Amino acid sequence: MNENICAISTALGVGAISIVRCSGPDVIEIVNSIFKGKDLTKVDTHTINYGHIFSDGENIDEVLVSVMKAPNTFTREDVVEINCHGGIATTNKVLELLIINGCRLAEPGEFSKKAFLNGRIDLIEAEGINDLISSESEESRKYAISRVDGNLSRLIINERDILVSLQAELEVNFDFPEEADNPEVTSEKLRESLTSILADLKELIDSSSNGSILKNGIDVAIVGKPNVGKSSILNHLLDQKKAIVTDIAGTTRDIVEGTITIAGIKINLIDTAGIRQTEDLVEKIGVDKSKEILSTADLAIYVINSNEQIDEEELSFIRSIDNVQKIIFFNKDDLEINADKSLVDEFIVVSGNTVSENGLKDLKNKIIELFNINEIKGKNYNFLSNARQIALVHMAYESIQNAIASVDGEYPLEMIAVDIKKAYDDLGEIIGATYKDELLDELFSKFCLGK
Ligand SMILES: Nc1nc2c(ncn2[C@@H]2O[C@H](COP(=O)(O)OP(=O)(O)OP(=O)(O)O)[C@@H](O)[C@H]2O)c(=O)[nH]1
Ligand SMILES: [Mg+2]
Repeated sequence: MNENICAISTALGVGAISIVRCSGPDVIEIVNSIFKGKDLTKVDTHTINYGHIFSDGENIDEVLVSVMKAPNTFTREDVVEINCHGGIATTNKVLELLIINGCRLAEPGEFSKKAFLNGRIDLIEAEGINDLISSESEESRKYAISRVDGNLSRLIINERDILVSLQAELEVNFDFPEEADNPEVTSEKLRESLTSILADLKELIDSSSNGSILKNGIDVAIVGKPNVGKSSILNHLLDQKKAIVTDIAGTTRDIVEGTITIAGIKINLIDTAGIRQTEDLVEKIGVDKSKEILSTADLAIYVINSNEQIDEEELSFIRSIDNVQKIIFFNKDDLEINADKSLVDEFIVVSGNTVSENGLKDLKNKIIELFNINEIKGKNYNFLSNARQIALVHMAYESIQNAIASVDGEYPLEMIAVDIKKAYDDLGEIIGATYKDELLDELFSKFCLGK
């Protein structure tokens, strides 16, 4: 923990400035030993200092060095950041000099790990930071910064506070049952408190899919028979000629992907091979892939050619898509309409064509409606953000259910207290109040180098 670490914190490539960051007990001395300018060991904390990096009398770069002394830093240790000229050679040279002079190259996420271990951030906030860095849409950014600000953490801490005071009340009653002035823990009171916590946890579990939508976006598979216009729809939504479009059925063989943003949410569009029986080996693999994509997507846009009749086989295929949300898009409505829409009116149906982009706006609005996007954005972003958090809330939920069952069964207070403690610990693991080393290694290794 007390090692001096360093890493390039900016993306390595050609750019005006790069930042090389170091943290640890001796980093000010280490940087000072390669720096010509003010004596960095004597400057005030949180100052930016102009000077040069030198190596064996050779001027390596003209730099600005930020000196931030513990404890008011991200890692709670002394932190020095060298703003050097960008590009690969200079940045690597500065890094190399730091390593020669006593720093160790940081592991991915090690600065954040130090910040966590030194109590600067909790695990939800740490995961929020990582999500913030990889945010690609406005809504995913807002959701991430809300977690960095500690909003979700406060909610979890609040539930834990309630659990710990319940626990304390139970304990005085089973430790000193004879004391008359102990607050009496009645079954009604216990049940009421536990039921309220249970409802809060359920709300967290139920709303976790909103977190996934904000963070990862919505995976949309564009599927249908060959030649109905799937690739044309993809190209129009992307405003780019990404997929090949021809009037030959079976044009798209492999999947073609692209991303758009609707109402600040990332939409991952996946164009697939037209689904039909085929003897062509390559096309057959494509069709299998289409079905696979369909099984993991959040939404299927099933495209029908309005100019052709819907047959029984197609209808049963549409009905068989039941694991994902679906919107049926009647394309080519500029041509004579031969498809009978009433056959599928039990589903969400939109009509349009790619010739004039007619109907594609309706399609976007339907996606917003289907996934309650405006409602999700209106909320406070207090959604669980990954499988780790969801699994732990599930465990806490089960423990509270057990505690309520024990209250109903009039079991001893000690037994109820065990379940309450278990829920308290599970919620604690979410913020990292307790943790296993392997979890930290796993979690922080997914971070960027230099973060
Ligand atoms: N009239 C009309 N033609 C369209 C429309 N959309 C697509 N087409 C034409 O239909 C043909 C097939 O379009 P694609 O987008 O390649 O169809 P696809 O569903 O991707 O086909 P596969 O990749 O073979 O499965 C092309 O000639 C398009 O120009 C439309 O709205 N109106
Ligand atoms: Mg295609």
